[in-house]
Amino acid sequence: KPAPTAKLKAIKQISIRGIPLLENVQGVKKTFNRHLHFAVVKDRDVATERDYYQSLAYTVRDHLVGRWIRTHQHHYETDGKRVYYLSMEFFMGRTLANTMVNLGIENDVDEALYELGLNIEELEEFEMDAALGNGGLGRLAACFLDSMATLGLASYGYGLRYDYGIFTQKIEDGYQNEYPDDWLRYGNPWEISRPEFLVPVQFYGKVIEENGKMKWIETEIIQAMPFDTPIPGYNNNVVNTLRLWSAKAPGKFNFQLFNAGDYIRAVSEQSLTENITRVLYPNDNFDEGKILRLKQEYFLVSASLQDIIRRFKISKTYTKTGKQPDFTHFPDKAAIQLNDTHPALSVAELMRLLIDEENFDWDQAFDITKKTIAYTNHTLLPEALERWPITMFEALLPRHLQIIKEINSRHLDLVKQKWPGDDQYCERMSIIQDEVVNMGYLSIVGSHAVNGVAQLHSDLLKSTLFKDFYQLNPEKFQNKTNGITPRRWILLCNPDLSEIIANKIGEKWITDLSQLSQLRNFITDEQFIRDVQRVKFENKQRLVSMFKNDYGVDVNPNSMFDVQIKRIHEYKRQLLNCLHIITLYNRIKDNPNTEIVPRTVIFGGKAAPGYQQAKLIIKLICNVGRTINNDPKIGGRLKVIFLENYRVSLAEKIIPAVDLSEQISLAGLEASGTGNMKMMLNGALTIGTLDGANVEMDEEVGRDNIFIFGMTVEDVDALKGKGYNSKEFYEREPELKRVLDQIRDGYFSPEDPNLFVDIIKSLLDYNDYYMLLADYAEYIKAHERAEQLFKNPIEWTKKAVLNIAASGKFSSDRTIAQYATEIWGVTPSDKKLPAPEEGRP
Ligand code: IMP
Ligand code: B1N
Repeated sequence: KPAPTAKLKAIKQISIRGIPLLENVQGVKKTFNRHLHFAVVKDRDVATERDYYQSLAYTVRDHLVGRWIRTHQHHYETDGKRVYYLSMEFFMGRTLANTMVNLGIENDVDEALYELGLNIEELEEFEMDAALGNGGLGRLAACFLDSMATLGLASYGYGLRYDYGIFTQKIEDGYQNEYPDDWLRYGNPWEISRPEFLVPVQFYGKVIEENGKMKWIETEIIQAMPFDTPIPGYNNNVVNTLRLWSAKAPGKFNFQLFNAGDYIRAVSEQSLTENITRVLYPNDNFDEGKILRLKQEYFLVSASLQDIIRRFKISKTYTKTGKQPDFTHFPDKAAIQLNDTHPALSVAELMRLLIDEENFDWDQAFDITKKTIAYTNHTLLPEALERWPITMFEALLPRHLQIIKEINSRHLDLVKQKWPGDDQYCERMSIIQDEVVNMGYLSIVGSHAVNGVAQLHSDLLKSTLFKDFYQLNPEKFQNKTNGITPRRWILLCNPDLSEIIANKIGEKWITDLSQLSQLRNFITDEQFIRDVQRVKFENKQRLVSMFKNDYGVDVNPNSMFDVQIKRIHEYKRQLLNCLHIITLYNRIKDNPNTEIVPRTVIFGGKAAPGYQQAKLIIKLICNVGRTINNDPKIGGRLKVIFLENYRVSLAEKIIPAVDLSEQISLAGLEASGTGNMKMMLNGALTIGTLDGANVEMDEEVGRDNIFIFGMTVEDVDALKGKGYNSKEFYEREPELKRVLDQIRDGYFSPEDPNLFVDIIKSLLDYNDYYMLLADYAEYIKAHERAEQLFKNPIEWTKKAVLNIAASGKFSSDRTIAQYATEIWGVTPSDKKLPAPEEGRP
């Protein structure tokens, strides 16, 4: 038998994880053995660890299904407004532990597996991440699903079931290499296919007019097969659904080939059409503009809207009364939220379905569409904004292009009414410009609400990117500051911290995170501060063993864990962090005996496979690490680690161990950030610019408890206005100059001295687009302040506690409650549904 793990010992006491009852424990053991026998078809002599994981997954799944069926029954009976979250990405991570946490069965299962001689934490490692996302946008969708279920909303996620999620990253010789993420290889116990809800999606073809009606004909059809994943709410017996579509060739073969006797080829070519959902585009904040991506987007939109309309038609109102479905009530029964413009074709598709299939006239159809749809913008970066060439549309979606043109012409009529005689507005605000369709504009025009994802970002949308549209329809524009689910991002990933918090303020904070503010009362409670300090240290020690095992690097658990984990992108400025590291290195080398706070700088994140500059930054970080980590003069005072294959499951291990959280984007460019919130919630202090949600974190926690540095959005504008010249900063600051010269001259790449010249070129010859050099000096000073504070562990930990106490605003429950009341017109509920064993309601 394995020794009970630290986690098991800790959570034994915490009631929120369920007190293990003997009967439950016996039940779990029985079910586990039954699944091993009947589902996995193994006995204990031949079963592998993965087989045990699978039996465990089925055992836990058993606890979901009754609640899942019941929840659907409940939604059908109450027949309220349903919320549909459409997203090209759902970055779910693992499901097993999350399900146990939300169902409150973790301790029963832990105990049962312990009695069976199995180590649950080792089994959990067999689960592949569902990595159907790139970064923040996809993870936000996943957090929202958790909160929508926890708030009892009748909500559905709609997305694509990619065969391959975000690539697996390997770091080889300091370079990123990409490998396919074959996440379905061993099957997926959490999904269930629903072939009975298969829907056809049309592509290509042409449009003809018949008796004054438009008909889209001679299309190619690809079937969309739904796969459902359960989404349990926290402790409320709600289990909602994430429905992901997979492309399936229509059972009919290519008739020409078939009749010509080329049966084998006809069947083989079927599989080509299934490429639509083969792979997730691995770009974050970047639009590649490929036709396959447009096909994916339409596939999601068309399948989902057909499914939503089917559900509307068979809703209780109509099936129980025999009345004909009345689509004027559709907006009272369905709210559709667009996760960025990726599902923006929803506007045109809903119009098409209402006009062509349901025979509505234009005005009524557009009224229904606008009332149903709302749009969230997640970025201001120009290279991320979707603009599809109309030539692509014309071939792939001819009817939709017609509809978009008509939407545009009516929209421009309104623009002319608002600004008579001023053609500039029409030119600027046209949905179609220079032969491309602007999907952001289409989304705004087709929606009743448009929101940004942090206050600063929403303000910038109104004053810059969508300025004209804000003037036309100020009532549409809103802010919904992002949030994260406290279930995964503290309760699950940091059980020991959860426990000591629960010991002080009870358990209500798990579903009302604002209650964490009560922790301020314990700031003078020395024992509590020591407990928080101990938990952080233990979390760091667990990481230290991982660094040793996986990277062969010895790390001092008392060193400051200075962490930047996010996609590698120039605007996020990992390179600025790197400049700081080299500065520290030089200072130690110059003064080998100086007393400095030992520091471990940790990076993690993927670069888009085609983003050369980002990949070179990874190589630079790795090479800097190689130099520093092996320099005996440094003597372990500074370490640099680049973590391989950063993903949701790895984030859960790192975040509880962070001391200092790096959020250093150039002001105005990070729409919100959500990693910042996760680290704050887990007791890290932030070093950051006044960008995205950092602004609100600063407001919540107070300037004394966060390391803010650098230019504000206004400063950036002013400097650009007066003319930024990066070389001035280079010449003016000797330490900075030295660092850049070292990189340029091959100090970190003696085997290839010119390796990093492109990095220096971007900073000096191309004038440093993200203005690292302008923020460098203040960044270094902010780090010095952090270092000063870290020398006093008690004071540091007090500020960490103040950060935890101030993080309540950043729960996705708060975010979703605001979407619910201010955009969707639905009401959150804290009522529990009856548990399955309580009989039918
Ligand atoms: P869904 O398609 O994911 O919503 O799966 C549940 C379906 O079952 C819904 O379309 C419900 O409308 C339907 N449903 C649930 N209970 C009843 C019922 O009592 N009568 C008819 N349909 C029902
Ligand atoms: O969305 C997150 C924000 O917290 C981040 O600040 C923001 O950068 C991120 C095209 C995107 N914006 N845009 C994307 C992702 C994939 C893609 O193909 C754009 N991701 C964000 C949540 O609001």
